[in-house]
Amino acid sequence: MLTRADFPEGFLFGAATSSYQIEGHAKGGAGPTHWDNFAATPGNVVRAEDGALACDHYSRWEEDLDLVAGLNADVYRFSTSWARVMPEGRGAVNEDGLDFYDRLVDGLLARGIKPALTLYHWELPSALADLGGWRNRDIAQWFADYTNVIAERLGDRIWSAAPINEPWCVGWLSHFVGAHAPGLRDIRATARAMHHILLAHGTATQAMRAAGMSNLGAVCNLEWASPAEDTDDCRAAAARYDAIYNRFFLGGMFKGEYPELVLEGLGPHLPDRWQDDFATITTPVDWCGLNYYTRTLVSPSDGPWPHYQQTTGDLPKNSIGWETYPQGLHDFLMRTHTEFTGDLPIYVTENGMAANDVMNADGRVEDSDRVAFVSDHLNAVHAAIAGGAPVRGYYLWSLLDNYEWAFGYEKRFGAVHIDFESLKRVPKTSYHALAEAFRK
Ligand code: IFM
Repeated sequence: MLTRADFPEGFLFGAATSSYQIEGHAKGGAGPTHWDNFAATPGNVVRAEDGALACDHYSRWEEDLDLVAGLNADVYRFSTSWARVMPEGRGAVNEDGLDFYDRLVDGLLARGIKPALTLYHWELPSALADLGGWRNRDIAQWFADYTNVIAERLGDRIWSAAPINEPWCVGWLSHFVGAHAPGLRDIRATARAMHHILLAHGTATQAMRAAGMSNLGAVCNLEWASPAEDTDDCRAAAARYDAIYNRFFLGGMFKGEYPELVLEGLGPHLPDRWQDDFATITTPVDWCGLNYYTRTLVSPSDGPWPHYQQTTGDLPKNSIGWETYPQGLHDFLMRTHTEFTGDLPIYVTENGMAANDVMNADGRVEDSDRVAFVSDHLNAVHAAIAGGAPVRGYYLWSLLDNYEWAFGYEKRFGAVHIDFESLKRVPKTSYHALAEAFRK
């Protein structure tokens, strides 16, 4: 595996988590979220599991920060939960929630780790979901208000901040595919949510800038789309998929435009005068984060727009069934640099794999597949840097096994194994390999 010495001076290594996936949302006065509602509805989540206890990071955060330090990570990417800080989404603040994040940030700084904040990693307060959630344009202001509360309390000690994790998941996966909360399958809701997410990205960025925060970014997840066969129809279907998944959000934020291939379907459903919002959506940022996991093969299908279907190829797959395709990370880093962000620093803000990690009789978890996965993707990052992409860091998803959304606790992404009964943390083989590679 490549090590720190192989990367340019100042390249940062890190590990990522998110609030609902690890904290234990039932603790500390957090309000209900749309993920609690989604999980409580039969058929949405494996075994109807939710984030009520998760990894109990809320109580065990010091042990977890020691694990980040032991990994030799420079950066810890975490999120604050809107519903923990403002249980109703607006108005009253839960001081215990703010105190928790205050301790967390100080704990990181005390260990010499840079706090990389995400403001929204999916746990929308239920009270705001009741008002239409991301479909309601007012969310841009609600989100800015919440951002101000965080900025006021933590802004002086945060190293980097991004408003919304993975706009594609918040918009398309949650409102069109229906696989994430709120579980809608509605094209009009999708169009509005996708646009309002970008608007809220802009209002929150402006709020943080006004509060004196710096090093502000945007984090998009990208999935490489290849034609399933070498035909014009498959190429057109893959281009449509690519436009929706990979070009819509970057296009909005960095070019002030949406791809024609997306407007063909979503255009009639966007809110009136949506173009006027690009002034806010393109509010300048200081870096761009890419989350990357896999590729998909696309072919045309009958039926309404976007009339495509997906298959997988014969590459090795993770335990969810996602193909391992490091070339896609290289190609996205190059494309983002040349087509969207120019000289802006790029970070790989998430990359990792789900594996069927089991503990040996002697108490070890030997996840050699994950070691190979990370190694192959670090090679891809290295090649992109050599090709001229200004990539400045790589963060593993994830520090801990955690709540993998609709898959519940079954799919394990962590470098640290969690026994979800005892909550015991056991560093896996990958943790030790990465600690060695990240050694300063
Ligand atoms: O667990 C998720 C995370 O919340 C967002 N990015 C992808 C990860 C793996 O699916």
